[in-house]
Amino acid sequence: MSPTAAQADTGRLRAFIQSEAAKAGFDVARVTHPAATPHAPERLSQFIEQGRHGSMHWLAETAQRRAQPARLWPDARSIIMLGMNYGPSHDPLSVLSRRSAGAISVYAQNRDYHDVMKGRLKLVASKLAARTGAGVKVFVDTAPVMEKPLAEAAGLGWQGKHTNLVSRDLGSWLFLGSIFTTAELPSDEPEQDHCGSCRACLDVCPTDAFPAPYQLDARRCISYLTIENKGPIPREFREAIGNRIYGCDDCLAVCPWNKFARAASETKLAAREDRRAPALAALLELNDAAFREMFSGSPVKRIGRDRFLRNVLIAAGNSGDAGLADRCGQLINDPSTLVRGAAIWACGRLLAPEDFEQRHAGRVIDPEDEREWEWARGMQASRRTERLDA
Ligand code: B12
Ligand code: SF4
Ligand code: SF4
Repeated sequence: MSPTAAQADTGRLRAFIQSEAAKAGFDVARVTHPAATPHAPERLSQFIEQGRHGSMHWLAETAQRRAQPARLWPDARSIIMLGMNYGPSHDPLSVLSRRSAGAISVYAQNRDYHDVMKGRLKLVASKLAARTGAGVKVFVDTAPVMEKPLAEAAGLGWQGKHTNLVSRDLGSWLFLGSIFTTAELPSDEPEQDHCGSCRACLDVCPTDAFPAPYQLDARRCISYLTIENKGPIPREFREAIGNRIYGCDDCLAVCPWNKFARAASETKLAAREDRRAPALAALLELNDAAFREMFSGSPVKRIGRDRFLRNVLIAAGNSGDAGLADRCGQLINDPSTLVRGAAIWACGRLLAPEDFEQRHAGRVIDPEDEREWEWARGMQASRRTERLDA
């Protein structure tokens, strides 16, 4: 084939991929190659050496393959990175001032994006395979792939100072997925950094999770603390979590590039009305079966009832809503240590010292809960001192 004919062929293939991606509901699809992220191995290993992955041991265990796509699939020649917009149609931060309601992050206000995207990626990949005869594999956080640096290399956007990918066309609200293929496709141009002197995302973070621009300490991030972390939420972060009961959107939502964002057109990803500000009182009543039913098909289901109730109780403790104290008090007897611990803390926050004393003095304490009782009593003691000082 002459060089011009080859170019025309490549152009047609690129147009074909983009058209199939758009038909499958993707908002953007661009190409890069397995060696396009040379800084990733060093940056990932620094992140892990500093312990910033917390209890996400799978990040450390898979680090070599994760940072080097060629190790994941040596035959891959090209990587198509695809993005799906999940922009909210409302201000995602307005719920934060409604203290008796819970804030579920936008990405979890409807169906699990893994389920929605995987089938669509397979559709595009199978069309590519049928047309070219090339091998294909699809991933949406289903294998060790560093999706953000690859997406930046493909030109979908750039990794902002909050470390997530920001698109000039869609702002912060973009899920990522990839198709690895043995086909040799010409790479698109990477995107440049457009953060400039802005630091809105760094300054808004309630738990100070950015040790430096472009770096996150996951152990301090509310998304990690409420979703990935399986144990009690460390005490130092409990107040700052406010009413965020699943993930956090603050750093994404304040990005000025969201002026170009638009609401998700994929209805399975569009935020559901009833997930925007669910009443804490109702969530505190959930038993295992009711939790599963309520969050069937949602990413929230992944953390299970006990971890979810732990989060809801922290929000209840921060609500200032004394009407929640009775239910929190009942949950002090829950079979789950995680739930009991958060319930003790919530009662310590919600009840006035005399009520706390009256309800809980003389209680036989489960040794597993001792530390939480100590903290609750400490809170109560400092309240009494505050009163005396006032
Ligand atoms: C682990 C993980 C988390 C962890 C850790 C997040 C993190 N930033 O590492 C936790 C649980 C905290 C998390 C939270 C969230 N996550 Co998450 N998460 C992932 C996952 C599985 C891996 C990310 C990873 O590799 N981290 C390791 C670190 C080292 O990599 P990195 O963030 O790319 O780090 C780069 C920078 O630090 C940079 N860097 C370091 N030093 C320097 C210095 C300079 C000068 C520069 C320029 C750069 C630089 O280089 C590193 C390598 O590129 C990806 C899916 C995937 N397979 O990629 C989803 C993913 C990143 N998450 C996603 C989402 C939506 C979220 C949340 C918004 C969810 C929520 N609302 O609660 C939050 C956002 C929090 C935040 N500010 O990052 C989306 C992001 C989409 C996008 N547009 O970017 C992804 C891609 C999932 C998906 N398929 O769509 N997540
Ligand atoms: S998601 Fe929330 S807690 Fe995590 S880095 Fe962003 S603002 Fe901070
Ligand atoms: S808020 Fe500002 S610094 Fe943060 S990602 Fe957006 S443009 Fe960059």
